[in-house]
Amino acid sequence: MKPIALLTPAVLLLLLLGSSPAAPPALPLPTLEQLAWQRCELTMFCHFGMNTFTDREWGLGKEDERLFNPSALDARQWARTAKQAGFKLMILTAKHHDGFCLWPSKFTEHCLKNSPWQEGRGDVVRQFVEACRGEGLKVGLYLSPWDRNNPAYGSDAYNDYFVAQLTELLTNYGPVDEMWFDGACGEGPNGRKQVYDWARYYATIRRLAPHALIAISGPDIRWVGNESGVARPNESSVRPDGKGPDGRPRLKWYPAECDVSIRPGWFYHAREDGQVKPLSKLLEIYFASVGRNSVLLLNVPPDRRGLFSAADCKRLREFAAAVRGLQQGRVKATATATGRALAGFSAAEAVDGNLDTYWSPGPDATTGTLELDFGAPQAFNVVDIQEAIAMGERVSKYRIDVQLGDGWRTLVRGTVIGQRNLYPIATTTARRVRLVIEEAKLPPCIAEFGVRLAPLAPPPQKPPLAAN
Ligand code: FUL
Repeated sequence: MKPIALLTPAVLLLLLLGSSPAAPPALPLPTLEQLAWQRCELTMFCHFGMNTFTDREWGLGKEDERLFNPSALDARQWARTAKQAGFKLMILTAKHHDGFCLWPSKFTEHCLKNSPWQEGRGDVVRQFVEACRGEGLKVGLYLSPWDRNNPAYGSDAYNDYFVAQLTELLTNYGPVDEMWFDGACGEGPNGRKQVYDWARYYATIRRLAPHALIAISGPDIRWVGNESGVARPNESSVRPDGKGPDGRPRLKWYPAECDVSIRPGWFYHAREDGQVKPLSKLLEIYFASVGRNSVLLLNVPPDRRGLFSAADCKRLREFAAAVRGLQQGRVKATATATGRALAGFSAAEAVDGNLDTYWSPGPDATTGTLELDFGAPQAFNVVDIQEAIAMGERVSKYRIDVQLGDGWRTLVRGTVIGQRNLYPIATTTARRVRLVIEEAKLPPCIAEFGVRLAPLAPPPQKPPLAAN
């Protein structure tokens, strides 16, 4: 048994040089930070700021600082709620497009220093990071490059301002696990479009927060391309990355994040209290994001009190119960497989509930079958499969079959597996299922394979059973 969490770059090098019995990694690979982030699965966004008090989605930047005045702000309530709902990381909008800062910045007056909240001595970012750490959550910060308040916006001097703010945040509030930048860009008071000095921003982050992942307008985490929380079927973390010095296309590890709000807007609006997404929608999103090799970033906006609203908390509790039901609904199985697995990489490793171990059919096999036997017919409505992504994405074509009567029927077909593929299927009762790997770049490494009976699951999206 080889725990892949121990695959430090040095061990990876040994593997590459062939001095370990495991199959070589399929490049590119995730960094340890990307791997830990992908395993989070559920992350939470908190859009909170001036817009919460002006009832807008995009502020103009001219808002009076005195409007910011939450009556009962408690970031511990946000963190506790997130933790109880199974979320592992939380991102706060430290500054949105209006430029208002939720910490007492030395570099602008447009921040909570000039608000009546806690007589101008409060610090939401501080409360937020401490609350997250208190609950064992990772910490993320959203810092909008687009700034409709700063007079230097539209000139080089704005880049100095932005770097000064990044430095302030990463020095006084670290360690930060994720920095989130969207790409919005406008014109400054001088009528010029701002040219962002991304290279300088990234260098500042790497220097001050070497373990922070830079998301969206950044090199480490990719925007999935919509704000509905939906990834593509067969979403891959391996993406083109220009050309190498030899002119050949390069690839990089660039996993997808699916952002979506629990309400129609990103910020809290009382008029949307009746429009919190129903549980069925949240589950659909969960399967279309976490279940498609992506991380879900679900926005829950604190209200004018500075608390998550009762309606949002209730929905999160229901969501958490449904996800827990899915997790607990795993059907116990014994596994057997084709191929000549090396010691420590047998079929049993794919049903041990441990993502750090995996089944691999042998050093030369790029196809293989992993069969599960439940001992007796069992009902299930979800198929769940996870690759050992520390070894790279390896499988490129697979199917999952169920044994019905004398024959095998195909339940689902896929290409990339990656961190996790979840398929809702029509409730099926059978004693055996199998994962058939039809093509792989290198010997497959399957961390987990199983079926579940979830009390609540979205309607099946796949074509019905087909003979194979
Ligand atoms: C977008 C912003 O313009 C929205 O206001 C929101 O913050 C969303 C997450 O990113 O680009």
